[in-house]
Formats: sequence, structure tokens, C-alpha cells
Amino acid sequence: MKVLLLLVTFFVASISDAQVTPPAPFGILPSERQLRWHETEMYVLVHFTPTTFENKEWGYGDADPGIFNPSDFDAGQIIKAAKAGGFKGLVFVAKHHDGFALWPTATTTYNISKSPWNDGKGDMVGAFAEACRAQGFKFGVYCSPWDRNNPVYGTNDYVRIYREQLRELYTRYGNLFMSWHDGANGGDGYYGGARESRKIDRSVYYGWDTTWAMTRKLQPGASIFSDVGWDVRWVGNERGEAAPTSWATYTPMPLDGKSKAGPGEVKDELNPEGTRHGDFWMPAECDVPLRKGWFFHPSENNTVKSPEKLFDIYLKSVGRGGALDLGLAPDTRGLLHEEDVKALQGFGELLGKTFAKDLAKDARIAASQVRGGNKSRYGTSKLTDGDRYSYWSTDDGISDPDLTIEWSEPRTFDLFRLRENIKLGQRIEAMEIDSWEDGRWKPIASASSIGACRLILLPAPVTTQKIRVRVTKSPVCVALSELGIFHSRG
Ligand code: FUL
Repeated sequence: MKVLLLLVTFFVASISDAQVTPPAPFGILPSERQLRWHETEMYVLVHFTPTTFENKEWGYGDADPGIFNPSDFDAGQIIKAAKAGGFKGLVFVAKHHDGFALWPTATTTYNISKSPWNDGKGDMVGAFAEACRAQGFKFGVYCSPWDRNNPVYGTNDYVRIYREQLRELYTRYGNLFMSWHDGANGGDGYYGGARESRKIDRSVYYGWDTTWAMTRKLQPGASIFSDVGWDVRWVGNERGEAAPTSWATYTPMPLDGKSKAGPGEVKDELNPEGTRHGDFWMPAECDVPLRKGWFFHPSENNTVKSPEKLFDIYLKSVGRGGALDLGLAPDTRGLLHEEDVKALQGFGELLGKTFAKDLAKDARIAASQVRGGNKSRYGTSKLTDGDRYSYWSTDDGISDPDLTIEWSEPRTFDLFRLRENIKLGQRIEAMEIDSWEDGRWKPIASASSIGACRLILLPAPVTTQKIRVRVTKSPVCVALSELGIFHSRG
């Protein structure tokens, strides 16, 4: 009898599952590669070249390779510190604007084999790649298109050399999660002794279409970052801050401002918000150095950002649907300075403490409607199951549903985390949160874009037994995958 009952239940459940079709995806969708990038959320960007030993921010391209000789280089120490900060990947600057290649390349003699480090037998890109793998970290490379050392910079020969440098990087160091291309282009430099200024037309010179076709072929999992966009766009500042409303979709504008451009085509103006209903899925990467500069300078030891400042940046980057790319600058020992290690450790602890207890998990969450009445597939339990892609949804046509979250006794909190299942596109445009106080609903927060992650910090903690989340604007039914409630000041 029991077996029969179970079978009947199973049968009825499968029929109702089959009858409820999932919501149709909305607009432009992320690629698998971009989904992995969104999941990464936080990574570091390491600058360490002869420029460090010159105590400069931009090497001119004329530094003697003999000065590059770290006394105690340890990629493991740097990764360990980043990991303690909650970061999941590392992008290493394999070549900065000074043109010095940190790996033994065949493309230029201005490379690590000419330095005394490891008797000229070292490979710093390899050392980082290996140490990342050993610590379960993702690894990526930054290879500067601008090269102030190369005698042929500005000609087509250089573009061929640059592509060959990328080919070496793509084929020697395993799977990369990012290929990072900065946007500083042309100007004065050493250029093989010419010591002059060279200008290039960045809209055509590099032929990015050809270069990135190679990236796709050799490193299909690598998200391409560039100031002209591709998989990931630059947020438009080096403070690590996305706009309060941030759309993951984007339509780049060309220089002439007349027509629409494709990804990779130069635009004259960045729209920090992204573009609602834009032509491409191109979320923002928010880069910011841990110190004042991207390179280590002893005089900037007192500029290391505090864990609290890093948390604020986290709220404005990851918390606005982007990723946080934090610049780390090893000193001339080849290690992260003690202050930097301390700040990262403190930040990691702050994150751990903040997100340790999700109060939504012990609340009763009731939805105004559940898609097809199918709670097992689209019900509110999906909001707290830790899965970014399972979700609460409603029937088509219901685009302003709400959730009531109730505890058995009052709870104190000040932070919300919301996520949409972005596999179905970025859908929600506005929501409000109310708290039940003195017998009525009182508005406590509101948000516009949600996307991969939206963190909302309240100005002060709120204590209540009941809250309400109201979606007030969405062009289609919702696909909300997470509602987390935390107490960051607890
Ligand atoms: C910029 C560069 O000019 C800076 O030196 C640094 O590498 C930063 C991450 O990107 O474009």
C-alpha cells in the first residue's frame, strides 16, 4: 500500500512538473564562460616587474634587466594571502607597458632570462601558474598591448609579435580563466633606443578580432577583459566601484558616436551603468589596487586599504553584479608586505563573519504566487538552497510578486543578498523591502538591477519579526535564485 501511494505521488508530481514549463529566457544571455566568471566574483591582479625595482608606476622600457632580482620571491605567499582574503583567482601581469616579459619568450630579448633571478633560468609566469594550481586558485594573464621597449611598436610587425606572445602564454601554462588587456596605448617610450613618442590608432591598430579569435581557439574558457569590452567590460574607474544601477548587458558606442559598435570596437564614452536591453552580455569588472598604486612603493605602505574599506568596495563591485579585481603589489623581496597580508586577512575574516549566518534560512518564506503552483520546482525553498541557478518563479504575466519572510521571534539584520538566475537573463528592474513595525509595513530598502548579485546594506540594523520583498518592476516573470539576510555589524 505504501509503495502504491509513493508511486501515485511520484506520478502526480511528474505530471505537474511536466505541465509547468520553465520561464522563457529574457534578452541577451551570458555564455558558459561568463557564468564561470560571475561565479568567481573576486580575483587579484599582480604587478611585479623591473618597474617595482625602479620604484615607478610606469616603466619607460629602458630598465636594465639586471635590476630584477627578488631576494625571497614566493608566489605561494602571495596566493595564500589572497586566499585568506576570500579571492578565488589571480591574474599575473606577464608583461606591463615597460615591455619586460616575465617568462622566457622567444619574441623579445627583453625578458626574464636576462635577469639574474634564478641565474636567468626562471619563469615567473610559470611559478605563479604552478602555485595557483597547487592552492586551487584560478590563473590568468595580463599582457600589455602597449610596449615601451619594443623597437617596432607602432608597426604591423609588433602586432605579430604581440600575438605570438599571447600564443606562448596561452599554450604553456594550462587553462586560463582570464586574458586581460589593459587600455593604456601609445605615448613616449624607449622603443629600442629611439626614445620618442609613438601614437597608434587604437580603434584599428591591434586588430583585436584576429587576436581574440586565437584566444577563443587556444583558451576557450578564458574571459577576455579589455577597456573596449568583449566578455567583460571595464567599469570606467580604478576605484573598484560599479554604478548603483548596473546592467550586465551593454552596447558599446563607436568613436564617431553615430552608429552602434560591436564588442571590441572602440567607443568614446563608457556608460558605467551598462545598457538596459544592451546588445551583448558584458558585465563590469571593477579594478582597484590594494595600495595607492598598482606597483609597490615603500612610501605607500600607509595607503593599504583597511578591511572595512575593502568591504565597502566589495559592496559596490560584487554587490552590484560585477567582479572585484584587486591589485596586489609584491615588494622587491618578491613578497607581499606585512601590511597587505594583514589587510587581506582582515577582509577575509570580515566576509566570513558577515556571511556566516544566513537568517533567511530559519525563516518561513511565503510567496504571493509560485509558477504553476509547483513548489518543488519553483517554490521559495530555492531561495535559500545555495544554488545560483535554482529559483523561485511565478506564472508568466505576474511581474510584481512579493515574498513575506517571517521568523518565530524578532531578528536583527542589516544586509540583504539577492541573486537572479542569470541563465534566464537579467529580468528584475526594481524592488522594495519593507519591515513590519508597530503593526504596519515600513519601507527599509530598495534596489534597481539585481543580476548575478545585489548586496543591500541598510544604514542601520533593523529588528523585526517579519519583512516583505516586493518586486515592483520586471518586464517578465521573476527568476530569483537567492535571498540571503545577514547582520554585518553583529
Ligand atoms: C592600466 C595600467 O596603465 C596600469 O598601470 C595598471 O596596469 C592597470 C591595471 O591598468 O591600464
